Amino acid sequence: MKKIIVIGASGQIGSELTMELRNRFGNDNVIAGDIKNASHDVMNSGPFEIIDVMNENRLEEIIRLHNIDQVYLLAAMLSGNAEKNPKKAWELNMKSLLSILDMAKSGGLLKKVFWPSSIAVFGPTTPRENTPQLTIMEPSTVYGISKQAGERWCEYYFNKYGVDVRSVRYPGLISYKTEAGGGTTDYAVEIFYEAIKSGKYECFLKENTALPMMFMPDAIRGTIDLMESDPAKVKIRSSYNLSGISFTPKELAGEIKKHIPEFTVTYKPDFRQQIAESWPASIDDSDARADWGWNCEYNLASMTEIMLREVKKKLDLVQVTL
Ligand code: AKB
Repeated sequence: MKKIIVIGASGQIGSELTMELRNRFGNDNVIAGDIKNASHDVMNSGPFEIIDVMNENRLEEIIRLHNIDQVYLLAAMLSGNAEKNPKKAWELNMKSLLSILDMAKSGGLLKKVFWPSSIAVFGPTTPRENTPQLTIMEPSTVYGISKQAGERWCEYYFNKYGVDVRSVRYPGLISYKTEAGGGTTDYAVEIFYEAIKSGKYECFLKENTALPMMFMPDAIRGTIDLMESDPAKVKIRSSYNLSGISFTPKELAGEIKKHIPEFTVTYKPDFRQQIAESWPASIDDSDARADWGWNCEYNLASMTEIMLREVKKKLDLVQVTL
């Protein structure tokens, strides 16, 4: 039986990925790790370790202690936060990846690595519509630069040392279990909380800024499907384009209004507008579809319906417990 560690298990992706991996492979076979405690579900359903990814010795110690052979390395600083602290973002995003790739290369326990890239690898000179897998990549954010460099390192370690590293370029991820933190696409999560709490939302992007997004269940399924694919099918070892749903803030607000007619949105773009404008509006993911059978299930309507229902449940619960 494989032994897996999720590093970044208290984050937006990690909290849900950990639970799904535990469902599939057994609670004791999936170790959750993060610099801070994770959700109640993650903390109480299986092993948890406090890990600072900048501490390579501690990382190695945990991997040996639990006989880990697969890593999902999710710890990273996202686009918005990274612009406020570029050097720290670069250090965190690169050092953690290189430490793990080195551990996987040295013939030790680690056999497989998942590392997330992002649509942030693209930049203002990239074709914005239906952005191809292979195209111009001149990212203008430090987060994007770190993800692009990371992709190059992944491919390099695969070609040179045979490290079985796999990656997808996540679009903005929408979820209700753990809130997003520090990204440019976060508005698409915040808007649901504000729609339910106050019936109004001030959006930090302009109303017509289209971005690629994805509902978390699709992202989790895609991630695990890629990791479980036959290695021969994983032909791209930098990172795969993955497409979900593309929409603008105005279109999302319109969809929410179908459920909450009195909902209003105002627009006050901040520094993240420029980041959003440098990213694709939609993504061509035909390679992922052809190579390992990727397929997106949720659309704007089905995602919105579930988000409103689940965020409402969550907020009602907070009120009851107060
Ligand atoms: C961000 O907005 O920084 C992330 C991403 C698209 O990678 N959600």
